[in-house]
Amino acid sequence: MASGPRQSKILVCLFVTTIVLSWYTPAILNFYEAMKLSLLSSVSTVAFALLVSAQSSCNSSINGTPFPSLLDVTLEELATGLESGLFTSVDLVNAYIARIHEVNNTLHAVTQLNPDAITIAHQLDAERANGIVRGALHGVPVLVKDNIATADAMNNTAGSYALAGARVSRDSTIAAKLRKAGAVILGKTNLSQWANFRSDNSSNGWSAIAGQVYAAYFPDQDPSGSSSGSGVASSVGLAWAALGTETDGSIISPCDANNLVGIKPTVGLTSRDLVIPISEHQDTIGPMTHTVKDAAYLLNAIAGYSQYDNYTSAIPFPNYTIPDYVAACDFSALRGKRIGIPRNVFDSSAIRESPYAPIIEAFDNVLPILRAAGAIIVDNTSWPGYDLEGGNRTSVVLEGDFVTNLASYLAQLSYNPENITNLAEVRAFTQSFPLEDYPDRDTAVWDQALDYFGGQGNTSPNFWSNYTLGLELAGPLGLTGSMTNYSLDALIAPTIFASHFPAVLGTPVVTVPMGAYPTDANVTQNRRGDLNATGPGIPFSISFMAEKWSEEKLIGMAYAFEQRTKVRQKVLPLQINTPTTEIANIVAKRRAKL
Ligand SMILES: *[C@@H]1O[C@H](CO)[C@@H](O)[C@H](O)[C@H]1NC(C)=O
Ligand SMILES: *[C@@H]1O[C@H](CO)[C@@H](O)[C@H](O)[C@H]1NC(C)=O
Ligand SMILES: *[C@@H]1O[C@H](CO)[C@@H](O)[C@H](O)[C@H]1NC(C)=O
Ligand SMILES: *[C@@H]1O[C@H](CO)[C@@H](O)[C@H](O)[C@H]1NC(C)=O
Ligand SMILES: *[C@@H]1O[C@H](CO)[C@@H](O)[C@H](O)[C@H]1NC(C)=O
Ligand SMILES: *[C@@H]1O[C@H](CO)[C@@H](O)[C@H](O)[C@H]1NC(C)=O
Ligand SMILES: *[C@@H]1O[C@H](CO)[C@@H](O)[C@H](O)[C@H]1NC(C)=O
Ligand SMILES: *[C@@H]1O[C@H](CO)[C@@H](O)[C@H](O)[C@H]1NC(C)=O
Ligand SMILES: *[C@@H]1O[C@H](CO)[C@@H](O)[C@H](O)[C@H]1NC(C)=O
Ligand SMILES: *[C@@H]1O[C@H](CO)[C@@H](O)[C@H](O)[C@H]1NC(C)=O
Ligand SMILES: *[C@@H]1O[C@H](CO)[C@@H](O)[C@H](O)[C@H]1NC(C)=O
Ligand SMILES: CC(=O)N[C@H]1CO[C@H](CO)[C@@H](O)[C@@H]1O
Repeated sequence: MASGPRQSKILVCLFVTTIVLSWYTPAILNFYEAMKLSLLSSVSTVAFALLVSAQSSCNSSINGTPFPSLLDVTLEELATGLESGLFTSVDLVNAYIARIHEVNNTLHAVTQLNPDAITIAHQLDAERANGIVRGALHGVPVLVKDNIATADAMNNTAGSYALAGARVSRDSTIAAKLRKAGAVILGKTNLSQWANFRSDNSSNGWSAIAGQVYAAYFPDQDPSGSSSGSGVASSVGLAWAALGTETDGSIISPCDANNLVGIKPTVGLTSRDLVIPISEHQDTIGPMTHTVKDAAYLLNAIAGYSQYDNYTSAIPFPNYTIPDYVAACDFSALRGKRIGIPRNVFDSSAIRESPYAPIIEAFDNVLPILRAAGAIIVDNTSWPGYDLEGGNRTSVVLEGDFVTNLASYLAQLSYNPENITNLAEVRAFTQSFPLEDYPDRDTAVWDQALDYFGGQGNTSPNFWSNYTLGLELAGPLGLTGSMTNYSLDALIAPTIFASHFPAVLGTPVVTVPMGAYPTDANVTQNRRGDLNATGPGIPFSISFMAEKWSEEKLIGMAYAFEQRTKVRQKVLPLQINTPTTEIANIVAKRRAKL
């Protein structure tokens, strides 16, 4: 194995990383302005040239044959390598397991490995050798959040000891669809416990079972949540991609903090069957990937009707035939599109003076890129419902749903080691089991949920009136109202401010990397004071939003934006958090054994 050249490649990568960070000092954000700057300054021009050469020199190769780099690899690169025999699915699984081991004791992103992963990869390699290829995902490793049940050796815990060892009798619809598409379910990712629906004073990415997830771009970086481990794992290449779940921000926010593309699908496009719930009205499962096209491939694989989730029966396409989201990736998709900006949601003097200021600045700086791509920007398409209490209500809906939906999930377990059947029992267990870290991390969210609606959950009459009021504020007085009033095709906002109304309405969001905090950014901590939430180099994103079932349109626009900016490749994780194992290392080892 060529360890000498490898070391020098790592040195080149390190060197260039340093230059790139300083090159982007003023805030990365507008690639074209950065290009202009780089042409004006010969030093920067050299840096740019080095960046380009570094991207290729970071790839490992064997006897001059290059292998794709796992930090940024795309599905099409993996599929090409598998198809040509450059590497096997077993090689890929081995490479990703090695990368997981490199960072498992620092980032805590992956909570369990699938003990069957190698066996499954062997089977898929054998199928391919026999001419059977199930699709683009054939033989490709994917991680899933630890609230999506699999009927295999892995646990499904939401990070709680209350569910350690619990079993289900069949795969969740999502897991079954992944397997049918040929993906290797490589393991489970850590998360904010109970998808962040337990405590008022916990931290993003903490679970009793698997500890604290850290993101890779800054020391002790808040990974955001609740799909924290999925975000970090996909971001540093611990699998090709990961699945997350969202109730209000839990896919798009960790994508924001981890430099990823994410799709929060319309509620009902992806089945919640055997996924540990918060809310039937808001929960949805979606991809967290390196590129828009990769997210489209993964959404193609997991979307669709499920007999176990009646919300999927609302899918409006004839015979439930899902559009081809990969085909929707169109460079010219922004041309002629009217795109609104709900400024009242995120742009105020208070926010312009807060640590979020660089995000708003970056957002304003990408508007010319959208215009140059042919979009018509309609600014200040306000959402009056947001100021009328709509910005801060609806937790009551989640609380009502959780009481009802959690009990339904628990009733489906085929083995329930703690015999826990409802939220009151989960709370009693949590408050008495020492590793659950109570009361240092409280159960305030459950205390409220059990109190509201007299314990009747979403069957209470008061639930319905609260729910419909939320829909009115977020819909006619918010997202859908502004789309009608201003004849919009879509809306955009910085991702960190984008989740709430789409969450209430069950409408889709696609998030794409937009930039990173500049080198002089202030470091600020999370609410608990144990993570850094803002700081130099921490990434952030832009979100595209529209009406229900509009994923095809949103994916097109997100792709057109991504192809003109390609921010992900310019924002790098800290070297110490970046695994170094590449496919070439594994293939070389295998060949040496032969
Ligand atoms: C290096 O890897 C990147 C991403 O996988 C790929 O796009 C590029 O073509 C590779 N370069 C070389 C020289 O192999
Ligand atoms: C974490 O990584 C270390 C070092 O490679 C390894 O020994 C250990 O088994 C890993 N733990 C898990 C749970 O995979
Ligand atoms: C599942 O949980 C049980 C009980 O806690 C544990 O013994 C087992 O190792 C877990 N399985 C995996 C794959 O982590
Ligand atoms: C699914 O079932 C619930 C409860 O029976 C019902 O309230 C809801 O309207 C149904 N949803 C769809 C899309 O059919
Ligand atoms: C509807 O979809 C099913 C399953 O994909 C397929 O077998 C059937 O032929 C389709 N029917 C029509 C009318 O397209
Ligand atoms: C919610 O927002 C409304 C309108 O801005 C405000 O009057 C109210 O005090 C807020 N309530 C809470 C609990 O923050
Ligand atoms: C759960 O119920 C089973 C069957 O009734 C019983 O054998 C077991 O001891 C119970 N476990 C706990 C932790 O209470
Ligand atoms: C979290 O809240 C609980 C209940 O108010 C309190 O007992 C505990 O000390 C708090 N934890 C921290 C770290 O502040
Ligand atoms: C919401 O639910 C609460 C608690 O049951 C009830 O007091 C209140 O009247 C409801 N609000 C609306 C607008 O329905
Ligand atoms: C850092 O915070 C200080 C005090 O809040 C503020 O005056 C300053 O503008 C901030 N710096 C940056 C780069 O945001
Ligand atoms: C946050 O970042 C600072 C460096 O700015 C570092 O000293 C500190 O240990 C980090 N972690 C926390 C929890 O503040
Ligand atoms: C596979 C993996 O990364 N496991 C880690 C999960 O988190 C626990 C506790 O933080 C670590 O001990 C494991 O190594």
